[in-house]
Amino acid sequence: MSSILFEIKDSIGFITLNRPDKYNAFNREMALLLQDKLDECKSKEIRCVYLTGAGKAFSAGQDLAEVADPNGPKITHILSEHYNPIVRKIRKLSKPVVAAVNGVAAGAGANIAICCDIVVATESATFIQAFSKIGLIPDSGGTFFLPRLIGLQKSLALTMLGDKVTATEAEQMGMLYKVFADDVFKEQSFKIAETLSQMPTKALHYTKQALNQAFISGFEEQLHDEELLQERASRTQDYKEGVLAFLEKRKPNFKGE
Ligand code: T3D
Repeated sequence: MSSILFEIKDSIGFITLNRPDKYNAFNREMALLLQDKLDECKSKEIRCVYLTGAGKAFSAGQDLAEVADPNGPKITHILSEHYNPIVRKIRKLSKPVVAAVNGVAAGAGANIAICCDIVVATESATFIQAFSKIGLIPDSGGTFFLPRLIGLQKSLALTMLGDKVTATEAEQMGMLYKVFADDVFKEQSFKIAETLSQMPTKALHYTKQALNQAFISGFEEQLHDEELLQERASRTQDYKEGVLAFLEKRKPNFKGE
């Protein structure tokens, strides 16, 4: 059985981290396969990506048995070849990536989840910045995204103490978008992906670009980029369709073009 499951259905790329016995901990094979699947999601037929975990966990982060193995990958390679490319690919993908956090998300697993565009979690999921517990610092973009999402003080506390937070606490802190009750989580999280897959894909891409840049650019630069990106959005077929559908009082039929 592959450590990553991948399926394309109704314009959605479904990626499932699939090492359930190991709580979907990342080994080299799974990290590289995830990168391949994220690359496959560049295909035009995919308009939204849905990332989740098989079994009880979203992901427990780095497979600690692999790092303890003297023949296993070295830590510098783990970051530069495994996690950083994953985070870059998610942030740069020209379509929304939904993280559907179905269970515990720890270490790199937590930070890969929170770097996604829309993060939703099942009520019983938990988030742990587990790094300090084993003598490491947060990685996989965690030191970039976490303080921007929840602020410096809470980021320092969570990463230093390694405390486990519930999905509801994480939502209240601003770490994620929504929490769904366990019995409706799958249905509700699919619904978000389904909605996104029928929206004006290019406008969503430009929105992602603009908001990505907002993390690092100043006010004037941001206004300038809005001008450029809005002009690009206004040249899409979906913009024409959106305006026409409004005037004709009907539901728009966006094609992602
Ligand atoms: O050198 C580097 O490490 C560089 C990379 C850094 C990136 C990182 O992600 S560092 C952080 C690594 N992750 C962790 O430290 C988390 C370790 N896991 C846990 O703390 C706990 O397992 C959880 C809090 C995630 C879940 O706890 P619990 O009690 O619900 O489950 P469990 O019994 O501990 O785990 C279930 C199984 O998954 C178990 O297998 P077994 O004993 O039933 O055969 C456990 O060994 C396995 N598992 C969980 N996490 C990992 C793991 N196996 C390998 N690596 C793991 N990270």
